[in-house]
Amino acid sequence: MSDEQFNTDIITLSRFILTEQERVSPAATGELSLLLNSLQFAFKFIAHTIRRAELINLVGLAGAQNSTGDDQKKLDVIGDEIFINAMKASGNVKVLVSEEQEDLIVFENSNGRYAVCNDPIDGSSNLDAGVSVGTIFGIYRLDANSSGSIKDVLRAGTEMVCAGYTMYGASTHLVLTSGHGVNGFTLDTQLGEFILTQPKLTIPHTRAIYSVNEGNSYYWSEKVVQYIESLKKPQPENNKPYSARYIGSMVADIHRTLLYGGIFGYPADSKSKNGKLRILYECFPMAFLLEQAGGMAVNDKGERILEIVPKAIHDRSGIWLGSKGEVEKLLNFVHGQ
Ligand code: AHM
Ligand code: MG
Repeated sequence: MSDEQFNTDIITLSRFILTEQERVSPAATGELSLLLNSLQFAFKFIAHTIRRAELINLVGLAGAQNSTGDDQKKLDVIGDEIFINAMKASGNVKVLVSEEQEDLIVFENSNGRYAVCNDPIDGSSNLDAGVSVGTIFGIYRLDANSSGSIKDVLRAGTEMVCAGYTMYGASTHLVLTSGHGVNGFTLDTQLGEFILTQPKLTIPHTRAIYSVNEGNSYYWSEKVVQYIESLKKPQPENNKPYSARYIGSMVADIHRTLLYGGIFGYPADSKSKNGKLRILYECFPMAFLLEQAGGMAVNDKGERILEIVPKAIHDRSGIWLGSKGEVEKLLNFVHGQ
């Protein structure tokens, strides 16, 4: 067997993190590396639980609503518990924001210097059909003088030190950035390790795919309706219309957009005036990843998502993100930029 067929020198996530730390910041304390280690445990635990959900009576509703009024699934609650416990146990986290928790959590007994914002199971309306869902996270370093407060997370997205998502699909994929490009890992369930499978991911500059919930078009602005209509007509470059792809799990829709290119949008509309997707744990991490991969992420006004400063932990925003050429086309159409 040639080396190409069987690699005996695989790069695990733990190895990757340590090597990156030495390469990028040799003076680092290693706290972020330890935190990433705790994160990967949470992802493995959630992946394992989702795979067995139907067998262990974890499908369906938990019977409550979360902070933003969504019906919680049993797995939303379990995923949230797994995540909170892993972050508490890590000792490196002081502040935690979760989609499933109304208030900010401050771990009083922790000396950790990081704040983590997360959506433990995003796209959970897809869970019972076995469709891909994911965990999204963004990480900030606390200010030197902070003892852990809401100010540590009500910051511009440009201040994130690390972000990513894990997609629980046919395989479990972890896609990560710490501001030096984007790398993709696949969970080898036999080894129990995330393996570097997609180093230095970049998003194609253009691709004729749009991803949006068109069922909302009645509520959209006239400009957004016209823009999407324009994509359905044969395009000047190849005389073909765009393809539509929409899964309804942001992680899965963004994963496809990152790999294939295209544009994903969830605009604000007359029904959801501030949009649907939450800034801290949906828009920011995805915008950071796509920018690091060479793409773009803007709000409905055409402003860069990462420069927004949220006023509350569950604030929402309209969002458009994907291939640079596709987002520029949108900006040109809608804002004449
Ligand atoms: P959730 O966090 O409650 O799962 O909601 C977020 C999800 C995203 O994953 C997805 O992009 C969007 O909501 C889909 O919304 P819709 O069903 O309105 O198209
Ligand atoms: Mg979500």
